[in-house]
Amino acid sequence: MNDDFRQRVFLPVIMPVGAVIGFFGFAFMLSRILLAVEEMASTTIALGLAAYILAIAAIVSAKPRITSRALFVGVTLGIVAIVAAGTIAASIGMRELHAEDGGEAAASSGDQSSAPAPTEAADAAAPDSDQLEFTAIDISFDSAPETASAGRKQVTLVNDGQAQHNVTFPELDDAPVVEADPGETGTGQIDLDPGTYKFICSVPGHEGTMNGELTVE
Ligand SMILES: [Cu+2]
Repeated sequence: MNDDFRQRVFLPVIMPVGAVIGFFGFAFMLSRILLAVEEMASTTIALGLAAYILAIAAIVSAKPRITSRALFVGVTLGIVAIVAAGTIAASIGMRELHAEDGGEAAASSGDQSSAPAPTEAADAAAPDSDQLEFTAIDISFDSAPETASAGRKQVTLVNDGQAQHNVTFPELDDAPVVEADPGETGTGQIDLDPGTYKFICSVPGHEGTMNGELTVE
């Protein structure tokens, strides 16, 4: 490389572009690694990488006369290791994603061919069930039964939200039938006569978006 080329092209253009590509490539590969491996392993890798960077900085500051060639080799080895691990991690991660896509595609095509029968069976079975299952998120019922048969019911509330939720039938009782803390599942019981009942979550501020009707036949 002659000096003219170095001054006009290499330093002003190639170095910044190379640095930007290197930086984003490094960040992308590192994110692939940390996402692909287990939680514990990714913490270990991140700590190891931080220790490696600190070690290089410590060596450089302890030996100011270290050759730039030695520093270059050390940094390059580290980056090559990260990029190689990232490439492997990315290919593993993509295989997993593709496997899931294939599974969903197969499942949905299976649903299409056999859809009518299970749907009818589910509709017919639901009102006779002794189970009523509600799922709460912040702040709505993600799923709730619309119909039920009369009689004693086991009521389950799956709380997938970050706030406490409950299921209350205010026309029957002001006290909740079932309550559930965040991430928990609560169970309760209720005796239902035929009719249409409003249900809500009675946690203050929730009723506006957490309400529905249950028809008991
Ligand atoms: Cu609620």
